[in-house]
Formats: sequence, structure tokens, C-alpha cells
Amino acid sequence: MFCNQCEQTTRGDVCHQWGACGKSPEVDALQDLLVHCLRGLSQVALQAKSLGITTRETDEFTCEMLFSTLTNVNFAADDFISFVNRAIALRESLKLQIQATGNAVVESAIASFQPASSSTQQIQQGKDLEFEFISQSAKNIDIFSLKLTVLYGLKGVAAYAFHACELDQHDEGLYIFFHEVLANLDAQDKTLQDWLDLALKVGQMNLKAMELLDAGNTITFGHPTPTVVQLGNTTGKAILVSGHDLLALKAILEQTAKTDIKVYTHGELLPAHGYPKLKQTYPHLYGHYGTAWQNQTHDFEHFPGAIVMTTNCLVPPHESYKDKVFTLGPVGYPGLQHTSIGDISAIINKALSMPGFDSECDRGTVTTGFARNAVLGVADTVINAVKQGDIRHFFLVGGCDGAKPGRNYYTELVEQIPDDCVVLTLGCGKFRFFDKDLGDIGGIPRLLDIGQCNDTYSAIQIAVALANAFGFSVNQLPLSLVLSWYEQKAIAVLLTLLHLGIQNIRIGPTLPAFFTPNVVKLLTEKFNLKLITSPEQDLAACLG
Ligand code: SF4
Ligand code: SF3
Repeated sequence: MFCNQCEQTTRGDVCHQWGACGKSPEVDALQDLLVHCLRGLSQVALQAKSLGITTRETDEFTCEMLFSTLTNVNFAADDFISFVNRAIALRESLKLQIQATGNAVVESAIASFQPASSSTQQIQQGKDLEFEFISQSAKNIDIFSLKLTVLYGLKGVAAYAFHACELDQHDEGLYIFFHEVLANLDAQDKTLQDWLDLALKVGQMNLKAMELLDAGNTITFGHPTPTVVQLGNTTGKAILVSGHDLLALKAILEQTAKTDIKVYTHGELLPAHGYPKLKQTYPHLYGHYGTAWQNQTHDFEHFPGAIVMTTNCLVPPHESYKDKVFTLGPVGYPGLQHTSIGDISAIINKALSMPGFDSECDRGTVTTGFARNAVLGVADTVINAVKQGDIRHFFLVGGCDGAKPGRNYYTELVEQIPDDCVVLTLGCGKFRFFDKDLGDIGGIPRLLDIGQCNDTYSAIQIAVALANAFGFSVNQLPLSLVLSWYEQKAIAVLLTLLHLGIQNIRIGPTLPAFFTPNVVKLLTEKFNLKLITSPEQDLAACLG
């Protein structure tokens, strides 16, 4: 196998025998086969679109399928075999619709590719395709590096676009972009600069996807407001919901409203508490349990109720708690029960059959909900505090958490940030410091949780509004971005920030393994992108 799409990749290089995330070589091969089939489907979808044929099902399917290949989403070979078959069925259906218009289908090897009939042969096909993709691309490793950046970034965009689709937010230009990138991923006539431009275009389209998702979230659930969240538990039956999917959480809350079950969030669903239409409508949304994804084997083991994974990051579950974990949407794992948000009775029954919490536990509180509307609502106070010198600097410390050593940097950095600075955060990286009491500056909390990783959109809006108020560019603001990355959504977000021309971003704990030294040099020269060093050194540099 060959997979280097995440930060956890073996020895910081590539997973070639077994995924450090738990992905098997067979699933890796089937994921590559799926991407190959999506590329053929995209070629046909583009022709269909040019003839005015509706391709919405294919558009949404493409997003969901790319999402299913993200790190820690789906580990089930059977799922990928059925995804491959569905990709081919959709492709053939579009071909028939094209022919019905009196046009001939523009065929190519990839658009007429046939997956083998047995799973063993499909796995071999996936391995062969992977080998071919690498062999062709290895002719120029810097181009290969940027091609992987484009593909991995696109997977991240697909995750956000999938959530936006669920909330009925669509953009035809975004779907065309997905298909164009996939259809032309093998292009041999592009220069290094072309691939860099395309990577930045992925960032631009990710901004669109995050904007759609922001619209979907705020229209459906209201604008987040600062909300105090319990970290402990109350007595009684319980369901724990993890991942990023607010709509799935809403469906679970709705269907448990008439039971005595309390619903807890986990991981990236912490910011759900800030959405008024969730918190106020469903008082049984009790609190938040556990921390970031990599600690879930401990958290899930001890949770006395049913657990639902709505998206990444699923860690291969221990046998001891497998029977209480359910998956939704693109998530899958052999032996875990997959269900749909339309009917969660299996989850409810599991929760009712389990003991639940037998006593209350007070673990304190945190506050979330400092998204763009809430922060910009007090923009005058913030601007005055900056003008009067009460706020010296802003730090955006956000992104992913992860299992590998070196991430204490983010905890230590936040601990050492001086008292006259404000820390904005988002993504699951916040769990390194989310429960620290950093106090406030004239009533403005020093630690502001903007939301999930996709709420980078909100962070960008805040930065742009502040920059406009001061008559600066975002790069001139007293703002430093210190990011942590793990999976492909973080790559999409990084590309968005680079597309916006943001300079001096610090990223860690390591640089992506798929960046060659020349690509790193290019990004350093153009954007002054830097690897984190030590909290002391980086703080000194940021505060200059
Ligand atoms: Fe390795 Fe990450 Fe790929 Fe998993 S997703 S196989 S850990 S590079
Ligand atoms: Fe975290 Fe998986 Fe990236 Fe949404 S939940 S930020 S790692």
C-alpha cells in the first residue's frame, strides 16, 4: 500500500504495510479503486452537465465518496466494494442519458473502466492502479507532491461540501470543480506552477464549501452564542455523539426527546452547544464528554451508553466496547452497526439496555459559541481594547489534535501566551487547552472557541472585519496563526489560508510528508509558511 495523506503516516514518511490509523492494505487499495472510478464518473458527469442533464445525485455522491476515503472515516472493505459498484452504476446511467440526447458519449480508458467481479480481484485492481499512479507521477516528484496536495485537499473540501449538501446548500461551480479536478488528475501537460495554482484553487473552493456549510448551519440552527457547557455528567441513560455532523445530532436529539436519555457531545461536536436551535430546543442535550478523537478508546470504554460516530475521527474500536458503537453516513467499520438518521431506534434501544450513569459528576464547564456573529457583535469593544493597548496580540491556535508526540507544544504555547493577548481557537486541537481558565481582558474572554475546523470560515470573517475596521490588511493585523494538522480537512483549510494570501502561518507538529523539499521551499518563499519550533521561540517571534 501507499498512503501518506495524514500526519500520522508511518515514520513520518508513508504507510506501506499497514496504516498507522488502522487502515488495512485491502481497504487502501479499494479506496484507490473508488477514487479511480470517481475520476471516470466525473468525466461523464462533465459531459452530462454540458448537455444540461441534471447530475445532482452524482455530485452529492462524489462528495460523500471522497469523504469516505478521509483518514479515520471508513475501514470497511465491503462498504468500498458497494461504493465502487454504485459509482459505475451512476456512470452508466449518465451515459444512457447522454445517448438519449442524441450525442455520443466521449469515452476514455478511465470512463469505460470496469471493476472486476470479485472482491479479491478488485483489491488487486486497486493495488495495480495505485502502482500505476505512483509510477507515472514519480517522473517529477515535485509535481507528484502538489498533485497529492490537490487530491488530499479536495478530499477535505468534499467533507465540508457533504455536510453543506445535507443542509441543502449547493453550489454548481463547486461541483463542476470537483469533477474537473478528478477528471484531469492524470494530466501530464501541467507545470509545477499549474499544480501550485490548482492547489490554491482548491483552497479557494474550500472557502466556498465552508461558506455554504456556515450558511447551512446558521440558517438551520441559528448563529452560535456564547454558551456554558457541562463537562461532567448527570445520572441516567445516555447517548454520546461524536464527529462533526450537526444534522445527525439534531436527528438524535429529536428522536430521543420523549425518552429519559441524556445526549452528550464528544470531540468536534462540542461547538454544537452554542447553536440556539439545538441547545434551547433540546434541554436533554446535557453536556460534553471526553476530549479529542485520539483519546476515544479510553472515553468510549468508560461511557455507559450508546455511542454514535457521525464522521471522522473513528479509531479502530476495542472488542470490549464495539457493541455499543454505531456509525452513520460515510463512516464504517467492520462489525459496527451502521444506521441512518431517519431511524435511530437501534441506538436508542442500546442506550436503554445499558446502565447509564449511576451518579452525577461535576468536571467543571467550558464556554463555546464565539463564532463570527458573537465576536463581531462586540467588535467595538475589541477594537477599543486594541487601540487602548489592552489587547496586544491575537493568536489563532487551531486545527486538529493527534496521537503522535510533539503536540504538547500547543498546550505550552497557550499557557505561555501573555495576559494581554487573546487566543482564538477551533477544531479538535483545542482539546489541548480548552478547559484552561485564561481569564478575560475588560470582559472579553482570553480564550474564544470559534467552533469546529470548518468554522475557519468564521475566523476568516472575524479577521477580515477587524482588518477593515483598522484599515489594515489581514497580514498587518496583530494576529499570528499557529495551526496543527492531522487529516485532509486541515490541508484544505491550509490551502484556503494560502489562497487568501495569509503569510507567516506556523504549522505543526510536522510538515506533511507529501510535501517535497522543493514544495516546502516554494511555500516558504511565497507565503513564509513555517514549521513550529518551540513555544518560547515562536512566541518571541510572533510578539516581535
Ligand atoms: Fe497512514 Fe494516515 Fe494513510 Fe492511515 S490515513 S494509512 S495513518 S497515511
Ligand atoms: Fe479533528 Fe479528526 Fe481534524 Fe475537525 S476530529 S479537526 S482531526
